[in-house]
Amino acid sequence: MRYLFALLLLLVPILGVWTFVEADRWQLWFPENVSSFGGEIDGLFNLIMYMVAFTFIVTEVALAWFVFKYSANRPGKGVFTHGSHKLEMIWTAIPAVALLFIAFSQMETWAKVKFESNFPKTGEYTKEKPIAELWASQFDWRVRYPGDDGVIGTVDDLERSYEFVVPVDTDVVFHLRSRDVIHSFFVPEFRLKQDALPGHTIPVWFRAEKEGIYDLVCAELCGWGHYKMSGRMTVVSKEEFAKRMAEIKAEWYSNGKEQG
Ligand SMILES: [Cu+2]
Repeated sequence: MRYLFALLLLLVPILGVWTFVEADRWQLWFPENVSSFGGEIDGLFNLIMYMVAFTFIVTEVALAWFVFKYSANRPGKGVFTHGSHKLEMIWTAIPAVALLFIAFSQMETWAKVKFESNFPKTGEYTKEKPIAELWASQFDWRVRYPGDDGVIGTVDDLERSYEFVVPVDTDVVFHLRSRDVIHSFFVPEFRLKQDALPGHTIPVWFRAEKEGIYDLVCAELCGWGHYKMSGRMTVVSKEEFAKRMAEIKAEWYSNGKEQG
């Protein structure tokens, strides 16, 4: 009987590792990365996953071994122990070291993606001169591009809902804002997530390296319609971007009439 229970417990790590390996083939993992810093984010994700996988396997195998070893009939009474100072030191120190290791490993990437002092300064778009403002509200996304004056917040701004068009291979900086509650900008292919806070204007940057249409989703439960708060991130060539901006402008000034 104890063989059976030990084997059943061993099945847990075996099946666990198998699903980890197979998940990639079934495309249950992340979608393809298309941003310049996405590779580093994936590296951090894998680092934590391997640490967790190692701990998982060691503890599960130990569990199966103990079930096998100590389920045998033994004569006499069981002996209870309580409070081992040495053991407590060990199981506090090991996770502390692991957490410090993770904390130091991610610092550089975090600073690169999130610190405003590291934002692109030389390109067409900067923190002071963003490509657009992205407004989150219950339950949609709206993009506000600057008009001909290049300044956001003036009368010639161009506004559109749902789709955020950006050029490929370009450092893009935009301002993230919220009209009501906390939302979160998330484009899985960019490996980029940033909360939108009411009353705050938060600069966000990325560099998309592949043209395509990507899902823009809200990653913060923001109300009953959170599940349908979707948008689209469209990455196009620089020439196409100029064309799309002209279209957006024509549409905005068409007063609802069809464009010829
Ligand atoms: Cu939302």
